[in-house]
Amino acid sequence: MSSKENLFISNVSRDRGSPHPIEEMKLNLVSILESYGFEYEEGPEIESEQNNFDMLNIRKNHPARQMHDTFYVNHESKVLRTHTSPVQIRAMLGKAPPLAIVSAGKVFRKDDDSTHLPMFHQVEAMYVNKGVSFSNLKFLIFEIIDTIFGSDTKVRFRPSYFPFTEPSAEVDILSNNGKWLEILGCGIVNPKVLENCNIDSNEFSGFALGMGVERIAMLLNDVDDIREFYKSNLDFLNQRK
Ligand code: 2NM
Repeated sequence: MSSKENLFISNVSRDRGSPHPIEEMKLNLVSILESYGFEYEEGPEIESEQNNFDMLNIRKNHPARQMHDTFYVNHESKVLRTHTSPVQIRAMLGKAPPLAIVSAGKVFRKDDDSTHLPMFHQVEAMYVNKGVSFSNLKFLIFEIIDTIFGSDTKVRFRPSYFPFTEPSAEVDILSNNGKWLEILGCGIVNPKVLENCNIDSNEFSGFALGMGVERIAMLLNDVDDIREFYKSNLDFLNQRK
């Protein structure tokens, strides 16, 4: 075979590249939420402490705010956002309810082991309107789980705590080996958070949920070390389930 034929027929189409599996998972999760009417919003990765913590009812002495958990930028009351929730804060400050927002992107925490990285991705959804209830939240979560993991998936809600939601829950799915695995956190938006954003909590209520994209990709693909996603090993990255 001549080198010309070789160039056009054998390798070029295979080496053109494709989305990183985490980017692909993130886009799939955002698409699911968009199909229920949530609108995609973005925000800055460098955030004010105000939007990342105070507005979300995370008090000044909360452990998450400590230097060894959060990346502070130039000691100027700026942080690398530790979650995508400040995107929801900006949405509530910018527009009156009803609001249905999906946010997604990179978040940063001082963590580094087989299940945690200093940079990972989150997808969050928030719905604020008159009469929003925990049942509305459960419906959406069952729909998301049916879509990703199949409609026969066993689901468990466990009571939990977040400063920005009350009540709060963590959601587990039953894996093939009989273990319950956490896939997301959620709750009813704390009325204090609505009030911080000038939303009347007697008139409106909301729900919110947050997922770790790497975590869901790990569960779906039987990956047990999160660091595999960021080693640029193409044999690993080209695998899909
Ligand atoms: C989670 C879990 C529970 C959340 C809350 C909000 C806001 F801005 F509405 F208060 N946004 N996201 C939330 C609630 C996020 O992630 C595990």
